Amino acid sequence: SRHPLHSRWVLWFLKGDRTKDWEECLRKVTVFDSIEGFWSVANHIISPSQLSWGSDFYVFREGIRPMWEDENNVKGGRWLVYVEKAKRAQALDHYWMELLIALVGEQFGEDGASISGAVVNIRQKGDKVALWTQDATKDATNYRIGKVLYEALGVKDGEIMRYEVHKDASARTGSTVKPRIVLPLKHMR
Ligand code: M7G
Repeated sequence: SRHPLHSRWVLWFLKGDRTKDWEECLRKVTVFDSIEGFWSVANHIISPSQLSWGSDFYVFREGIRPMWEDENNVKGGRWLVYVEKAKRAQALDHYWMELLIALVGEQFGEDGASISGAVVNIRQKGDKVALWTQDATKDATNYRIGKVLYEALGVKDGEIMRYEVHKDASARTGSTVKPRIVLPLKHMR
C-alpha cells in the first residue's frame, strides 16, 4: 500500500551552462506524492557529491517554481548551509538526504505551510544546501524552522546556518549577503 505525503513534490535538475539563460537550464525530472515514491526517487537519483560542478537539485511543492520570481518565493528567503570542501565527503549527501526527509516528512509542523522547497548547489567554491521559506519577514516562523533544520541535519557546533533574504541575494554585487538570522544564536550581531 502507498503512504501519501502531505504534498506532491517535484524534483528539478539544473545543469549549469553559462551559454544559456538560467531558466532554460532548469528541467522537471519527476513528481512524487507518497513515501514509497520518495524512496524510489531518493534511491535512483545520483547523489549530489557525484554531480558535476554547476549542477543543482531542487525539490519543491508542486505548483511552486524553484525560483525567486515565483509568487510564493518573491518575498522569501533561505536557510543556507555552506559545506566546506574539507567536509564535503562526510557532510554533503548526508545533509541533502536529511533535508529531504525533514521536508517531505513535514517535520516542521504547521510552519511547513510557509516552506517552498529544498535546494542543493554543487559548486567548486563550496557546495550549498538550502531550505526556501516564503516570507523573509516572519522571523519567528523562520527561526523555528531553522532550529528544526539545525537538529535534523545534525549541524555541528562551529558550523553556522544563515537565513538570507532572496531579494538581497539576487541583488548582490559582492559575494556575501548579510544574513537576517544566524544559528546558533551566539553568532548573531
Ligand atoms: P546560484 O546558483 O544561486 O548560486 O546563483 P552561485 O552563485 O553559487 O552559482 C547563480 C546565478 O544563477 C544567479 O546570479 C542568477 O543569475 C541565476 N539564478 C539563480 N537562482 C536561484 C535564480 C532564480 O531564482 N531566478 C533567476 N532568474 N536566476 C537565478
